Amino acid sequence: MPKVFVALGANLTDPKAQLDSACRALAQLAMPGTFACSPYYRSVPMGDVPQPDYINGVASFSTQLAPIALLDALQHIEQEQGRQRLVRWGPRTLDLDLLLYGNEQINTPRLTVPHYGMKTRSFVLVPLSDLAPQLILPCGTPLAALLTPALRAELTPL
Ligand code: A4P
Ligand code: MG
Repeated sequence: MPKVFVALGANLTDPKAQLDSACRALAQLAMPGTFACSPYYRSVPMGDVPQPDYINGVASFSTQLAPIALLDALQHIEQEQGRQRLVRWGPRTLDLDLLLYGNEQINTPRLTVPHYGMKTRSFVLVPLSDLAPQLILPCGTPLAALLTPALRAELTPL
């Protein structure tokens, strides 16, 4: 059964509570005993849209859901938590991105895995490394090779 990694991000309406609530919902998708969540971090918004700082984390679990069914479930959780997205890279109550689905590489109109931004984003790489420091990405790159001290310095532990 595949192990999956999901990035969590929020910067509106009590972001820490949004992540806590998202973790409870994600745990319902997990095979018993497999759910884990990283520590949370405060991060400066990526992109040019003026908006509050984000709280970010990463969750991992094993699931019986196929990739698109998992994406549907993630989007359902976003909607349940009042997700509104007015502009790309703009503020949001909750963003759930599927980072990794086992070792699979998926390219469909609705789903690209590994997530396109994961190799350069400190707010993904650092919490991912908290959960799986020895991880090798599907492209063969060790996660540790991507994690520079400069990237670590971009985040504040919550
Ligand atoms: N989609 C394709 N692949 C995936 C995947 N692996 N996981 C499609 C999730 N969705 C995937 O997503 C748009 C569409 O991408 C979905 O309908 C799905 O079919 P979205 O979440 O509605 O759009 P978005 O999140 O506004 O856009 P995008 O490009 O996904 O933005 P990102 O990359 O998620 O960035 N700054 C900080 N510090 N922390 C953040 O977390 N997040 C963003 C959003 C901007 N700045 C940030 C942060
Ligand atoms: Mg997204």
